[in-house]
Amino acid sequence: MSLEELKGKLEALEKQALAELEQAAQEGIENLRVKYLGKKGELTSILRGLSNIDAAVRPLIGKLSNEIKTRLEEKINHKQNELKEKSEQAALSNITVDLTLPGTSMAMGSMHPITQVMEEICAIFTRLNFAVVQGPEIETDYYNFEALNFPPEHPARDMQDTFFIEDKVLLRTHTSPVQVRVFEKQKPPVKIVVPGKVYRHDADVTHSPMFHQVEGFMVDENITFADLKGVLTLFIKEMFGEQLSARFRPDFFPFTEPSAEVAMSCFACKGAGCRICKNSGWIEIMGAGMIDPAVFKHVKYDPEKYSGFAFGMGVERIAMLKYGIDNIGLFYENDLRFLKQF
Ligand code: 2NL
Repeated sequence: MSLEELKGKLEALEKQALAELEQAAQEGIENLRVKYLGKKGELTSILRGLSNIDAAVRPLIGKLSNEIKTRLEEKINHKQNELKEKSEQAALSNITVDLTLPGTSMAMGSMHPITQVMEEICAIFTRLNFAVVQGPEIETDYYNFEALNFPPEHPARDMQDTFFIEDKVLLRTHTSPVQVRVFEKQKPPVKIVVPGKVYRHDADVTHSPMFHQVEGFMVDENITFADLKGVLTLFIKEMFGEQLSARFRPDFFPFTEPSAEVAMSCFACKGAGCRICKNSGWIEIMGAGMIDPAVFKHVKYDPEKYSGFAFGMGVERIAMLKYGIDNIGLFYENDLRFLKQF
C-alpha cells in the first residue's frame, strides 16, 4: 500500500468511528472502544501491518495513527461522560421531593439530674474560689482508709461494706482519697471540692452500690470551726433558699475532730414538721468537721501551723430532697419519662 492509500484508510477509519460514536447509546460505547482501539481493534490491525511497508513512510503513518488514537480516545471518553451525566440527570428528575413534608427533628438530650445537681453544688463552691479536682475510683487501702485515720479494725474496712478488688486494692468508698492526693502535692492554702462516683456494699430505696459524693476542704493558717459554719451555711442558703437556717450537732468521723452533722431547716414546712423532715423540722444533708491532725501528719502538713475543715455530702440524697424523689433507683434506670422532667 502506498502512503496516500494508508493515510486515506486511516482517515476513513476515524471518520467512520466518529460517525458511529455520534449514534452510540451509553451501552454501545464500550463496544466501540474495543472495536476501534482494543487489542484486536481496527486501528491496531492497521498498525500491525506497518512492518510490511516501506521503512521511509513508517514513521509518518505511526505518527498519524497515534494522533488518531489519541483523538478517538478523547472523544469516546467525552461522549461517555456526557451520556453518563445525562442519564444521572434523568434519574434525578424522576425523583419528586415533597418540600412541604415536615422535617424529622433531632431529639435533644439533657444533662442527667445527678450531673446537674453535682455541677450546681460545685458551682457554689467555685464562686467561693474553691478549685474542682477529680481522681481515681480504684484506690488503695492507704488512700481510702489508712491516711484518713481509720483504725485497722474499723468496720468500714470490712468486706461487708467495701468492694475489694484484691488485698489492699478497692473501689473508693468516699472521694476523700482524692483530697489526700491533693495534700501530698500542694502546700496550703488549699481550697478544693471533689465530685465523683463512690462505691459501698449497700442497696435499698435510698442506697445504691454506686452513688455520687461531693467532698470539700479548706486548709490554711488559722482556719476555725467558724469558717466551717460560715461556708456551709452559705452553701445551704445558695442551694435551697436564703430563708433557711443551718444546724450543727456533734458527730463522729475518723478523719475529723471535732465532727458535725449538718442539717438545714425543712424547706417544705419551714420547720413546722412534715413528711419530708419526718416531723422534726430539720433535714440532715452532710457531715463535716475540722481535719484531724493525724491526717495532716500522714501528708506531712505541720498540724501546729495549719488547720482546716472538711465536709462531705451525698449527691443523690440532695437531688432526692430537691426534687421530691423517694426511690434512688429512678436515677439509674434511664427511663426517659423520668429524665425528661429535668
Ligand atoms: C458524710 C461525711 C465527711 C469529710 C467527709 C474529709 C476528707 C479528708 C479529711 C477530712 Cl481528706 N475529712 N472529708 C469530713 C467530714 C465529713 O463526709 O456524711 N458524707 C456523705
